[in-house]
Amino acid sequence: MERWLAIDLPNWQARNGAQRCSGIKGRAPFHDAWVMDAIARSAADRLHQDTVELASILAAGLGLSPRDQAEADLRCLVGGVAAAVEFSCTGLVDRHLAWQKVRTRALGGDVSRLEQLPQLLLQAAAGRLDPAQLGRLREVLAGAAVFVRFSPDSSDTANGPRLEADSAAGRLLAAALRGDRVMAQAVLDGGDSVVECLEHTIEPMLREVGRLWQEGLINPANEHLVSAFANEAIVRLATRMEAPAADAPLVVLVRSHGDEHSLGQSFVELYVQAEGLRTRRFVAPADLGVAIAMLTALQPRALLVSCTTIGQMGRVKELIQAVRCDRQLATIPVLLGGAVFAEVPQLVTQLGADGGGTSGRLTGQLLRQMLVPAAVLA
Ligand code: B12
Repeated sequence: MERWLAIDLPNWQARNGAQRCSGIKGRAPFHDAWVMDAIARSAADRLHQDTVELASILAAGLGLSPRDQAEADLRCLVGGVAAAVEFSCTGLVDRHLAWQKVRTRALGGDVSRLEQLPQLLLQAAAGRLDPAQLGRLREVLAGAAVFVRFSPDSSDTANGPRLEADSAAGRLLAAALRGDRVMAQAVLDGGDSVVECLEHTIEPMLREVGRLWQEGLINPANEHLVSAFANEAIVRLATRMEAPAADAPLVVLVRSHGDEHSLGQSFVELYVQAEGLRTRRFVAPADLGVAIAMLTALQPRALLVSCTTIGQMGRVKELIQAVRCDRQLATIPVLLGGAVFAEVPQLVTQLGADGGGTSGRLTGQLLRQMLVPAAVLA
């Protein structure tokens, strides 16, 4: 998988100390871009509010019964469409539909039905959105309709190269799927440093699990088992690391409430600690006032936000905005990352962060350069 890290440092430095929270007041009230933004936001809000209902209309339209258990995926799709409308990024829907297409084909389903999804969603939303909002939705879905018809049939692009069975990651996966802790431990004790183990063994193993699940080769129970194994492995690896100095710069890691993907954050936390920095992490509660109070109490030198699913992007954007508007927090660098940004990296800055990406290891290295004085590094 292509990795990248683009930090908007010049902007961050320029903004440092400057008043960042000019908000809507500073803009001309009928500025075109502002009006378009407001339409997109309200359409996205409406889709989010009605997600459950829309997902069941789509399931019925596709002829799926509750037994098919497809509604969770369809809710995810509606969340993806809402985010695509809000951030003007059709790519988010493409990504989702491409994933769904591979999975449907792997499970022996009828792929041509998926091609009806954009049209079904437009019809279902027609009575709920006003004409301007509907126009935004139509634009996004028109692109998606072309994509779902012609998108590739393979999950390789999304998940990176397949694992070699005799690689450390391949052996760890085999052990995890068999529930064999002894073998898993042997693989992890194989001599690599903590950081190497994280990057070259556990991470690729988890990506492979994502692919196997998508291709219908393992079931959700297997995925949960491997996640639990990965979690245990991370906890054990952490005990091999030296504790950062008590006065080392503090980096806080958050993800928004409702996002159960904690593993990526655990990885980033260890990569950051491996660079000698202190960390604290929490799940930002729905009440942003509380989240900001927690952050101001901790006074971090940098904030790392993780986002794994498309549906979380709206919340993440609000959280970053709230940080920018707080006098004490306004100048700290905010980095945003997670697998979801691999194919649409521009969203990192669009959601308000100074930069970010998909590499936890580079994030740790970069933070060290940013936060540890040159004299100490020398
Ligand atoms: C494990 C897993 C789960 C586990 C999570 C366990 C846990 N405790 O974390 C469980 C089973 C709970 C789960 C649930 C769901 N999952 Co899931 N899950 C995965 C899986 C297989 C692996 C994720 C992972 O841990 N990867 C390994 C870590 C190390 O990688 P990472 O998260 O990308 O993090 C790295 C970088 O992104 C980066 N990074 C992370 N944070 C940050 C922050 C900053 C600032 C920076 C710079 C970098 C950075 O550094 C990390 C290390 O290098 C992926 C498949 C995949 N291909 O990713 C799906 C996946 C993420 N899940 C997905 C979905 C849809 C779901 C569910 C909605 C499924 C459902 N239908 O119910 C639920 C959502 C639950 C919820 N409310 O959040 C989708 C997301 C689709 C999307 N883009 O929206 C994926 C991609 C699977 C797929 N192909 O569809 N999931």
